[in-house]
Amino acid sequence: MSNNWGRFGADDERGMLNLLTPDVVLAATHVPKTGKVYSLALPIQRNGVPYFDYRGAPTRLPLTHQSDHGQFALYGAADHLGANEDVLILASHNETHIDALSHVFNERKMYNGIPVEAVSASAGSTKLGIEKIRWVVGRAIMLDFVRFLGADGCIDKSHGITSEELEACAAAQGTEIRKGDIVLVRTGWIDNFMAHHDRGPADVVSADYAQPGLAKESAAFMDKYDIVAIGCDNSAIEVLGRPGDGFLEGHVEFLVNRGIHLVEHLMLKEMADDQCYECLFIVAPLPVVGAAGSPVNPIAIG
Ligand code: UVW
Repeated sequence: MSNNWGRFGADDERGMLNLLTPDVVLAATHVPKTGKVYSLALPIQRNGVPYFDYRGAPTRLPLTHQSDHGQFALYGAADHLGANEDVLILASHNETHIDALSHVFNERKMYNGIPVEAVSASAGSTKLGIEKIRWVVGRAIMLDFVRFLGADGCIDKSHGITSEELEACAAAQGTEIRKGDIVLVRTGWIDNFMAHHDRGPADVVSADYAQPGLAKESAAFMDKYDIVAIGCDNSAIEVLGRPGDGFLEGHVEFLVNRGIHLVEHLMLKEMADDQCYECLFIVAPLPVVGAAGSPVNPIAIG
């Protein structure tokens, strides 16, 4: 088993993001060719978006609106002047989100051998929390497996993408893979989900949560190219619900063993339609101290 524990120092909490040096970031700013900007996030709303049952639907509650002029009168506002505000209640791992390195543990250890006791209910993640990320900026390649496999919307739900297939897809697209890249993988799962779950609250990913994604063996590809972060249009990067796979095995390989950050529920169809396979990729979590993940709106510039 390969792992990156100790590679960036015994106290490291940023994992492969350490490779995003100013030189690497500067080089990535020269990648865009068209200047077209893609927002890769799902809309944050109660219906028509996927979430696991126990996480609950994202909720926006009104805090103030036009009926609250009394509130603003306290600050000297006239009747015709006010403000609309909301309270947001969001599970950290719904929506389009990024996992902190504290998200998953194996054998009671997280990335870099940090013990699970570093996370508690009241303090949250005292190590490896989402606020340690701050930003991810680099060159990303997008590998479109819907096109590569000639799938009708979504690739087979039990398909675990291997290292060889990642290489083959890149070659078929004519996409050069460079050391230190971010890899975005399109399976078609989210587009398929969105097309069939737009009429109400039946959007829980629980009864049949099988989803295509990366096989844990694709960790060899991540090692070969020093992949810094992985994004996918499914719920957990890895193939889910395939007989024979263990719980969160892909997360253990990528996040725990290697310190590779994971961005899930990406919307990649617009890039795919444009055959945009290389971009400047920018994503930043909300710096919620101690959180194990955060909703994000990743940006790709083609
Ligand atoms: C799971 O933990 C299943 O997924 P995620 O990484 O999206 O939270």
